[in-house]
Amino acid sequence: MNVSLLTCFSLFSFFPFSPRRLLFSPYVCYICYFAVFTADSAEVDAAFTIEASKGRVKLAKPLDSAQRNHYRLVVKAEDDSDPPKFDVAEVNIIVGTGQGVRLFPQRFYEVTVSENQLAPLLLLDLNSTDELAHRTPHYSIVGSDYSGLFRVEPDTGRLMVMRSLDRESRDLYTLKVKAEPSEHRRVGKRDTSSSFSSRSSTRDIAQNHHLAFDETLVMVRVADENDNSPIFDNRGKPVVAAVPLEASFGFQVAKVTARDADEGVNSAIRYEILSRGDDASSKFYVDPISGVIRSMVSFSMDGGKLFSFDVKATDKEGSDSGNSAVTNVFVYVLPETKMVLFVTNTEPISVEKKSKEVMDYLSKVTGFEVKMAKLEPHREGEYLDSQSTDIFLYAINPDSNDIVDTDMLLDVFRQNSQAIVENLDQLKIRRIQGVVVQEKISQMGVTEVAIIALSSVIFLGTVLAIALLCSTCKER
Ligand SMILES: [Ca+2]
Ligand SMILES: [Ca+2]
Ligand SMILES: [Ca+2]
Repeated sequence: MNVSLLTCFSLFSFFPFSPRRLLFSPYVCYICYFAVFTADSAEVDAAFTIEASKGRVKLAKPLDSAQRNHYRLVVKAEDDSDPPKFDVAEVNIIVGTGQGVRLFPQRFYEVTVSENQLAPLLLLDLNSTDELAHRTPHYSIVGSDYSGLFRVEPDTGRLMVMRSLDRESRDLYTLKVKAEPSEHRRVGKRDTSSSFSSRSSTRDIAQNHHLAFDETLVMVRVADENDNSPIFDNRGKPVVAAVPLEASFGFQVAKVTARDADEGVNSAIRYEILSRGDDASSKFYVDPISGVIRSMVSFSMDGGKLFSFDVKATDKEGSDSGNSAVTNVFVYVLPETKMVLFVTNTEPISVEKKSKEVMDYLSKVTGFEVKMAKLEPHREGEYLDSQSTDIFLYAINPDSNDIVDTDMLLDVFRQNSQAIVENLDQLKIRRIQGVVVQEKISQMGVTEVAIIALSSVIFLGTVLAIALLCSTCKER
């Protein structure tokens, strides 16, 4: 309920119209108690009083529309039953000058406009009612017009957007438009300086809700168009990964991730491997939603080989009309000689949880892209120690996209061993070493390889070199 220019009114007449009147009607109560409470009660308390028994709201002091032109009172009525029944009513008090009060047909408008539309473009015709003044109103944007992005025609109230909008830059604008009789208009006070870099928040909107009697709020929502293509996180660079010799069906090789700046289905990406009818594209499978690439076959006879294929990301859930991007994937099948083994005194489950953090740290220290080929409980001869972990690592040279030679990788680890052991102290690194596999494996049949791979002893068969014995780590 909006009340203008009243100095005193009774709330008895308000409550019967409350949506909750069935709960409680003051008419049927012998005694009612009223209280005023609002979010900014101090200021309202000073301006209004309410008679507890009659519900009459009175002015406590003169109001100044220049200081504040809108008060919102929430009034509660309560009876004397136990527990008390109550109801609340909201009272909006608009302070006007008594001349030329002009109200827009609506206090609030919401307009949706697609991004990338040709401009200038008519958003809304704000032709207001002019019930009291009967004079031609003058329309203006008060507050920000977003550096001239919006304009209201002073005589017609037509609200225009002057430039094409980009939803990815900003998806919501709030404007306050004022209509006033021409002769009351104060000249030239329009703030066009503000430019908003961030996306609008609900607080932004709330601030604009303090509307004068001759103002209306317009929210302009920018609807999305599919004007962005997916972009792979690795940008122009290929994705390089490696699989150990004993990797078999379902082994996770790599994960590709692409992002799309649009929203909803326009950013819903699906991945696929582009079929080229060759070896590489048929040996791997990508999960369309997660982008996880897995092997479809085993690689026991492919040690040292390099497979290359393309993964395509398409928005609109992979639809033919979607935008897409392609990235190149290289998968090396590691000959075991190219691995570095970290033996740690930490159980595998704990190492796995920290693995990303650990790889990030080792990559930072070495300047290579250090990756984990596999992780398993530590073996010492025939003895399996489930409280310790063997972490098999390899690295990619980011400049050449080649697998880094084991000796070179060990050398870099050696130079930084002190820092590595200290920074990864939660792993309790016992030793770092290079591992090699017996040469004859590559000449064996698939069955024999499978047996050896299952036994997992191959790594301990021949230790290339114990490159580091970490001085700060305790040998068990
Ligand atoms: Ca855009
Ligand atoms: Ca868009
Ligand atoms: Ca898109």
